[in-house]
Amino acid sequence: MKIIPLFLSVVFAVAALHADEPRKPNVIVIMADDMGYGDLSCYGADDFETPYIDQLAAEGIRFTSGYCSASTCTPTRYSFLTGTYAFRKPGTGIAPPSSPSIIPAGTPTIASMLRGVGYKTAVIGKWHLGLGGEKGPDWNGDLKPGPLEFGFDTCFLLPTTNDRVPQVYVKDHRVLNLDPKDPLWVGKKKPSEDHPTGITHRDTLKMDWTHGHNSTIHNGISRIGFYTGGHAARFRDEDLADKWVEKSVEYIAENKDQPFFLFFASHDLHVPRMPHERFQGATRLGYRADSIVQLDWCVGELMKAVDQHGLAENTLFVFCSDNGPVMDDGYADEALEKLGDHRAGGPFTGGKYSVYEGGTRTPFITRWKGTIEPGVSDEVVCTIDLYGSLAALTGGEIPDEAALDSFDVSGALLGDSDAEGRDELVQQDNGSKGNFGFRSGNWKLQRHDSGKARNVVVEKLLENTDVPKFQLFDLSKDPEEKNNVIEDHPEKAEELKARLAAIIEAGRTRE
Ligand code: NG6
Ligand code: CA
Repeated sequence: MKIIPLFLSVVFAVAALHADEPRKPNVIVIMADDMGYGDLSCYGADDFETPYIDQLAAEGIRFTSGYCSASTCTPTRYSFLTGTYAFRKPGTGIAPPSSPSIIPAGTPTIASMLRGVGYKTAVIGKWHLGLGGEKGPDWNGDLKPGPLEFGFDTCFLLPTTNDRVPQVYVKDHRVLNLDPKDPLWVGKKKPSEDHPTGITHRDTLKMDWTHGHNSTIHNGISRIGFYTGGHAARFRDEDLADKWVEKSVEYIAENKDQPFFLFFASHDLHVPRMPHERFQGATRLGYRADSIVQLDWCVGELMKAVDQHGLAENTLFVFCSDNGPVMDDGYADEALEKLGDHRAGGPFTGGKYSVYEGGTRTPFITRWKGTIEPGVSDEVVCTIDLYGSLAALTGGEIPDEAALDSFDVSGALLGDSDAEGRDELVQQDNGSKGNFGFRSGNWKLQRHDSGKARNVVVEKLLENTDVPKFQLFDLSKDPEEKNNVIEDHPEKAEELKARLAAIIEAGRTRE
């Protein structure tokens, strides 16, 4: 009898020692764009298959309460990189084509933290956080500040989002393949009377627009904003995914001998949905789901590259999304018409632009072969916590004035059975109208200062819905947020209202 406790205490001592030791796996964060909770077969989609992402989930942890912090792209990405809620910083809403860098040079980020503990760091894919100083991007010169000024060693970017101009890659500080004899001009105003646009040349488009997106035409698709020049630098929408996989596979090979952090920021399934020809028609649901299948292929290629170099047991994959689903986001790509029974938000109400659960509760998967015990977790984790969690895991440092809302949920991310995720989380929309979701345990408070909620019903054209300024839901009984119980629980509602206001007021939640 005496031997057993002694033996156990040795085991625990070793385990404790192990837990405190920094671990430095390679980290690959794959962020999908506009992917809803129900958009993968491992999350219940049954109209098409996503075998690679399903494999990632089967070999790792599939979270049922995994979140991004906002229901649009720019604020989620801002919070993921900086660890601070985007609503704290005005100007973090959806970035226009010529936005200056929203993140100032020298800002501590998840990338600078990892670099500080010896990681090589890269971002490959969609950026959409602005580039350049106050005057905006100098497209023909150095695009500074950008990711290289706050923690990334290298980047290979689509500068904005692909429904915005320009369609060029940015490699480190420069537009790639730019011919100085054909300078790139990007602006808000039509550059000349005869400049073809989605309005004047609508009949030539290969995919029509439905709202906005009717300015400069490139590759048969009209966009938000105008540009001229830079022809040698322009890419085809159909080739984006392949190019980013190619660059990522190269990056993994080049950095296989030391820890690396790769932020793979996919553009799938954002509009314009224009997957490579080999994926067009891959599903019966049109280009929206075809883009999901394309992303699944990308994930498979990254997994294969990691396997090829024998890195699977030394690589933490995180799969997540930047916001929930939307159908018609500006182009006539038949997302709605071909939707059938597919529920992009899974069981949840609302999608992109919304603080209903569907706006931010999205697929979230972690895999680290040999370390993570495969399973399903109901713990609350959020993209904003990757900064704090990876710092805890790797021994990285967070300056006191940085990552103001990022928590260490590394135990939950790695599936430790006694580890807990967050007990509360603020969800925001694009940040402009005072719309918040506040999850506290299984309670969910919604606050809509304007009395309007956007994209509540995903399976329809985008619209605003009148809602009470405050609503309270019990997610344990009502994950769909259909039954507002604020009248039955006035004290709980007051408590959560006050707590949300205090979080906003305090300027930080990390102690
Ligand atoms: C909206 C665009 C939408 C999309 C979104 C940003 C219009 C009418 N709508 O303003 O198409 O670009 O911004 O999406 O222009 S996000 O996922 O990058 O946040
Ligand atoms: Ca998005």
